[in-house]
Amino acid sequence: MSNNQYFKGIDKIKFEGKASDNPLAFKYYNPDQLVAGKTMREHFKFAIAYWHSFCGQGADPFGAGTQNFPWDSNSDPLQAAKDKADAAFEFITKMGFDYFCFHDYDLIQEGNSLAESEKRLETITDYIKEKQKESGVKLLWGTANCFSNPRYMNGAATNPDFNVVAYAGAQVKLALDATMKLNGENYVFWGGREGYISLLNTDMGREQDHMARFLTMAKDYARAQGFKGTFFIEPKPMEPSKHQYDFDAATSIGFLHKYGLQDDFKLNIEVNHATLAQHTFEHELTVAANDNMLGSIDANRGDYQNGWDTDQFPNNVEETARAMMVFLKAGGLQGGGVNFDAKIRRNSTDLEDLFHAHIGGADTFARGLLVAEKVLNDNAFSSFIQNRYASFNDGKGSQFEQGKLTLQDLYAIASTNKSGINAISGKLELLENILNNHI
Ligand code: XUL
Ligand code: CO
Repeated sequence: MSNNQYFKGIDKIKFEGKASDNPLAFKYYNPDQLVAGKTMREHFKFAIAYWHSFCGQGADPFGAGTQNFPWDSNSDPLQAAKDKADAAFEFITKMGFDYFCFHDYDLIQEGNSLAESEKRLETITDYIKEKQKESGVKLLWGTANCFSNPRYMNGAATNPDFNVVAYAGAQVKLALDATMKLNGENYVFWGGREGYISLLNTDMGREQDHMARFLTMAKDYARAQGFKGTFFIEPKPMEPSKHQYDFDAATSIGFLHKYGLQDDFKLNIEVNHATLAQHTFEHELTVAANDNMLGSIDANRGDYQNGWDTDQFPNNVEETARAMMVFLKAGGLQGGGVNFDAKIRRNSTDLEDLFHAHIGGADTFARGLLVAEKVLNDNAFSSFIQNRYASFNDGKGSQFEQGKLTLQDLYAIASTNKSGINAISGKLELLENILNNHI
């Protein structure tokens, strides 16, 4: 077990500031810098996504993997898993991040039976627990991959065959066990196959009842084992399902309330899932925050010219600054952090590309946070929205908000209004200029 095996010649990434021309240094992410009362490290809780950074090899539907990384060479699944863990912990430590996130079978290849998979998970989590002790790296969340194996082609918790639902339950139990063993702070459900292709063969209502039952059982099991963390639902509208049940933040919140799960479950909002749902990232964050459901963030970005889940690393400062305004106003995340659910491009084949990607992502978030703080502290900006609703602050407007008016009252007010309705500018161009001036 060596701490300097895979990324030779790259030292710990440090903050050197904007003027630095060192490509292997942070320009904006300064972990100990205070912003709005907390350090950047505390605000973000940056996490590495085990699957993209250490399991993905650049394959796409048209071609095989291009990234032949050295931790992938061993044909023995256990040794391969240990090599991957060595690489992952070396990388996370060199990045100076505090967290990682995993799917069960990112850690080690799934076995040929449930019993074999369980044994493999036990062995690799023993190994990873040791690596956590040595490095101090923590687990932001764990999850189960209930979408890749062909057994889940018709869904996992929502599969029309109870035997598959039971198998998924067994898998989630083991993933929860692994998460708790590694002191995971949260647990995620992303329902990639929980949806349908056609209503010609699907009882949607029954499938959604099954999903709620399944989530309730998982929550009850973990709570009974003493798990104190938060469960997150990660909304996404489609891909791989044609229609995914957790379509977006609003849909997922409605679902959680319908089934009484809103206290244990919050949302994990992913940038590219928001854009796939034809929303903006800031929209999804706002929907979640308004309902006290903003739990965690999967950081990435989509492609502006197509609608796929391209999972590129974040680099859009304006998009991130707008999101960070929501983030700061909401008082941060409930239990979660910022997980880079992003992958380097297929033709980024150097080991150092992984560093450039994460450095850029962290700097983009740091920059976004700094901009957001300045914008929110700019009186010209912050007073604007307040003033825009001033007609509700007293008089009839205030009575309306308090539920003291009827529809007939509105009729009477409108009928006796002598001053008419005046155009009040929304001043959007001005606000856009203020935002840009702070970037
Ligand atoms: C898929 C996705 C997943 C979840 C975890 O689009 O985002 O990686 O984050 O299963
Ligand atoms: Co994600």
